[in-house]
Amino acid sequence: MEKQTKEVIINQARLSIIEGDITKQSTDAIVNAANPGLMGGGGVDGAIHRAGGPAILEECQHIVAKQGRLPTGKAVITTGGKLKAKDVIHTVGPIWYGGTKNEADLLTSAYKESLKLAAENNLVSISFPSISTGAYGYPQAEASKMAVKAVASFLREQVTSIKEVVFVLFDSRTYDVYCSALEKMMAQQ
Ligand code: AR6
Repeated sequence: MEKQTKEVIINQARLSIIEGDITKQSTDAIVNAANPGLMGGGGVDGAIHRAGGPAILEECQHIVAKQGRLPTGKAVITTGGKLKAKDVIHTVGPIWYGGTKNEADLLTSAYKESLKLAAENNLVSISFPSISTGAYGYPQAEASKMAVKAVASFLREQVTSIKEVVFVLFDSRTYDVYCSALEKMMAQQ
């Protein structure tokens, strides 16, 4: 059974955490934890391409042909194809090297660049998976702290079109870790 939604309001926008499958979300955009080649892969990337159909890959191919591979911490936008979400924002989180390769800043950048792109496209709502904590091996406790902090600081710094940000966590353990990161961050205000 899905756990209850956890939510806070920051600067007129709602930040919430749910347990679920991001491919089923009906926010304006969902974010893909992609790799620099943008040709699909395993994990959430594979699930998004499977559910959204070939139109997403086609646009990814055009993007890479035009601007090359997507650097870590950057983001691009494509159609959502057959998904409920109109758009997919593809970002590349850092691979975890024990914290020695600027991973925290790169992860923060992946979240903030995705939000910036959503705002530039006048989107109102956006869903994020837990970027980098699967195949890329970023420890969940550290990643969740950076993730909630990055989103909260983006929302605090400016009022944009974005009124709803949802973390969609695939399993109950990840959901609990993100809820506790959000609680801790809010308690420190
Ligand atoms: N909905 C929400 N979250 C999901 C879903 C889903 N349908 N499926 C998996 N997750 P990962 P990364 C969670 O490995 O670590 C790919 O091959 C999953 O449980 O997808 O950033 C790319 O092509 C985990 O918590 O992304 C890259 O090569 C989280 O999504 C590489 O993996 C992220 O796990 C990126 O690795």
